Amino acid sequence: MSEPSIFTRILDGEIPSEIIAETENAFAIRDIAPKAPVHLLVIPKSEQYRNVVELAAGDPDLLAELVGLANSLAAEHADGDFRLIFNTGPNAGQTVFHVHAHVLAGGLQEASLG
Ligand code: DGP
Repeated sequence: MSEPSIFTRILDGEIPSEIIAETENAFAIRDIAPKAPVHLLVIPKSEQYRNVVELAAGDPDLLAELVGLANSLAAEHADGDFRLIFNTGPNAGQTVFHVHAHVLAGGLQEASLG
């Protein structure tokens, strides 16, 4: 067995981080190094899936649950608009291989990707 991921350890209370929202299968925390006025992480409770490609193939309903939780949190913590990012693979900046969505919100007009 590999070591539990950092997010599993947070969920289990081994590493302190406030759980700001929780659903049956997912939870959310604040990113430790925020890149936007609101920067949250939405995470499945299970670390079965390492990235969003595996999650989409294996459990699309859980992926939809993550998107729904991100939407609720963006409404609660910002104006409802948000950017959802799944870093996928080390060359895209993924450092934790327990799938998670970055939810960025709060005045992102100046940081448009388009
Ligand atoms: P990624 O690079 O896409 O794998 O995102 C991992 C994110 O996890 C990164 O933005 C920082 C965040 N992170 C890492 N360790 C901790 C921690 O102990 N607490 C919190 N709140 N966030 C963490």
